[in-house]
Amino acid sequence: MEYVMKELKKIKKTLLYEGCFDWEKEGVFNPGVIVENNQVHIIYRAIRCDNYSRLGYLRLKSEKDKEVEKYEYPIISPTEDYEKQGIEDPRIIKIDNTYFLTYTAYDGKNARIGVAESKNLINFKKLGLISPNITFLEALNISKSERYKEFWKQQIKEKGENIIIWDKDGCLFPEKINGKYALLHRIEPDIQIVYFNDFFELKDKDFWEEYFRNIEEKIVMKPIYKWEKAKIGAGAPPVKTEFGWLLLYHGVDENRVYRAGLALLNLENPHKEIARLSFPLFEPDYDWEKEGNIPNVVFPSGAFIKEGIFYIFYGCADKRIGCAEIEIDEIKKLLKKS
Ligand code: BMA
Repeated sequence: MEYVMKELKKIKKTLLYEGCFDWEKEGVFNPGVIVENNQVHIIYRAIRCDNYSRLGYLRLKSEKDKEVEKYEYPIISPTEDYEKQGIEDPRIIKIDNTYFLTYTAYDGKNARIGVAESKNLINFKKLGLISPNITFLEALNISKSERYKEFWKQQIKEKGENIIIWDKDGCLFPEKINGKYALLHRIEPDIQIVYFNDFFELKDKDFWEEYFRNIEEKIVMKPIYKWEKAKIGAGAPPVKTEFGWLLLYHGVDENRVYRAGLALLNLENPHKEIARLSFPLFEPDYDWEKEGNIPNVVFPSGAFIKEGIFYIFYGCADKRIGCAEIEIDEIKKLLKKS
C-alpha cells in the first residue's frame, strides 16, 4: 500500500476480536461503539456460513488492555422483510436518554438504512427504514442533477430500474443541530446530510422527492483523491471537538481497497467541510487487515476521544475487529496542515 504518510506509520493498531461463537464463525467486523459510565460498548456485525448478518455485543474491560467481555447471543437478528438477508454495519449514538442504532438493512435486492432504539444497549426496538423509498427510475425523473443521473443510469444497468436507491452508511450526529436530528448517509458516490424533526418525517415520500430534486445541495463530501475515487461513506458517527466535528470515513479506490479517511466539519453547520486529509489516516497493512472475507478493507465505524487519545474501531477485511489509536494533538496538527 502506498498512500499513508510516513509519520502515520506510528499509529498504533491492535487486533481486538476475531469471534468465538457459532453464529460469528465466518467473521465479526464493522463495530459501532459508545462509551457510557467509562465503559466501552461495542455492537458489531457477525456472519455465520450463510452470510446473513446479525449483530453481537461486546464490552471492553478498559480501552487500554483491550480485554473483551462477550455476550453469548446475537442481540439483533433479521425479523422484517426489508432486512431478511442481513443487518449490517451498525453505528450507535445516544440522544437524551435513548440510544439510536442505525444499520444497513439488506433484503437481497435493496440496501437501505434502518434504525432501532434502546434504553440499555441490549434490548432494541426497531423503528423501521429511514432512507428514501424512491426507485432509481423515479430518481431519474425527479432530480435535476446531471451528475447523479449518470451514476443512476449505471446502477440501473447493474441492478435494474425498479430497485430502490441504495442508501448506506447512516451515521446520526450524537446531538441535535439547530433543533433537528442530523443524519449523514451515502447515496453513491458521495456523503450527504439530511436534517429532520422525527423519524416519521423520513418515511414520507414527498419529503424525499423534494430532497432528490436538489440532491446536489445535500452533499457534504465528494470523492476527490485517487484513494477515494470510487466512493466514500461516513464511518463513525461524528466526534465533537472544540475545533469541529471529526468525521472518520472510508474511501474506496478503483481496486476496491478500503482506507480510513479523516475530515473536519463545521460545528454549527456540519454541512460545511472545513478540512480533509489528502492522504488516508490508515490503510490495510497487517495480514489481519489484508486477508479475510473481502481483502484489503479497513472500515472505521466507531470512535471516541479519551485522555488525549483518539480511539478508532474498525472492521478488518470483513473478518475481524481492530482498534487504532492516535494522539488527538497529532490529529490537530495534520488537519491544520491540510
Ligand atoms: C460495504 C459494506 C461493508 C463492507 C464493505 C467492504 O459495501 O458491505 O459492510 O465492510 O463493503 O466489503
